[in-house]
Amino acid sequence: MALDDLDEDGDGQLDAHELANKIGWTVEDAQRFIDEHDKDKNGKLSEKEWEAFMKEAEENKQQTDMEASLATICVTAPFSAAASGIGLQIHKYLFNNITNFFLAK
Ligand SMILES: [Ca+2]
Ligand SMILES: [Ca+2]
Repeated sequence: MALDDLDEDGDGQLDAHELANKIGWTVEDAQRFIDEHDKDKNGKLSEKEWEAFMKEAEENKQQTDMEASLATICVTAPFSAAASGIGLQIHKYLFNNITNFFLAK
């Protein structure tokens, strides 16, 4: 999926509202995702930042699949997971979902 497909206002930047609208996330989750890949810290993803994410996503797909399986186990069995690790595992699970979503397009 190219950034152009997600960039609704056509400014060449993907912001949290555009991302949230497109994939049904909350704006907060979308912003968290963007912040993680926002190299110049302007709160949006440029085409370059987006492409870097897509490249990373391709390379890490196998690894994130594995981590998602682990995350699912942690989420469905929260009592056996260390409390401090649960947020991170859920985040990885979200990351894997978005990776699969974009790679499928
Ligand atoms: Ca935009
Ligand atoms: Ca940016």
